[in-house]
Amino acid sequence: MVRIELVQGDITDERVDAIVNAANSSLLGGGGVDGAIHRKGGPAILAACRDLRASHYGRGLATGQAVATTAGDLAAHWVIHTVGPVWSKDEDRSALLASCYRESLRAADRLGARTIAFPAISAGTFGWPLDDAARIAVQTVAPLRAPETAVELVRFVLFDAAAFASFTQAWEDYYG
Ligand code: AR6
Repeated sequence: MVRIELVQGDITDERVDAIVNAANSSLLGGGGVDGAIHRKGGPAILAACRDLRASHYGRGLATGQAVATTAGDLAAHWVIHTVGPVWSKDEDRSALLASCYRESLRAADRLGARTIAFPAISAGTFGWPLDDAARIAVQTVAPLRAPETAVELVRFVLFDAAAFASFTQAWEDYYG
């Protein structure tokens, strides 16, 4: 089974094989965790993203998909960029948010990564209610086990106390 850990902190400090970036379809950076990763990881990440845009994603990376680059100067080996759905009160986009977690793990498997850290995808600029974002994240990752993924550790790195509390509740609801 995949081991799940919840911590409050800054994902750019994580010493795992791969950290996940809550990117946008341009892959060319932004605010929030995306901005923090590019700032601390340095220009190699943006250069790799530009190459990917030119070679494979001329129209951008689709929502729910994931793609990996170098992690530049970060302690992690790779950054896996995924594009979360923007929250909508009219349309249920949960499947796309779940896809971000699944596709990121598939990208990790292609790299041979065994440890991976996720932020709360879509729960910032993209406006997803925290409790719901946390429930989808935990319910998507927790049931996975080999051979669906060879990843051994998934660490959710929550930036603030509110996000940490929501993920803790989702974890307790799932396992309790
Ligand atoms: N470490 C961990 N989590 C963080 C960090 C960090 N250093 N910084 C912010 N968070 P967001 P989204 C949390 O807005 O909602 C960007 O501009 C944050 O508190 O980063 O998927 C992209 O380019 C929140 O809980 O991502 C896109 O355009 C969570 O990360 C758009 O925002 C996600 O917030 C993506 O929006």
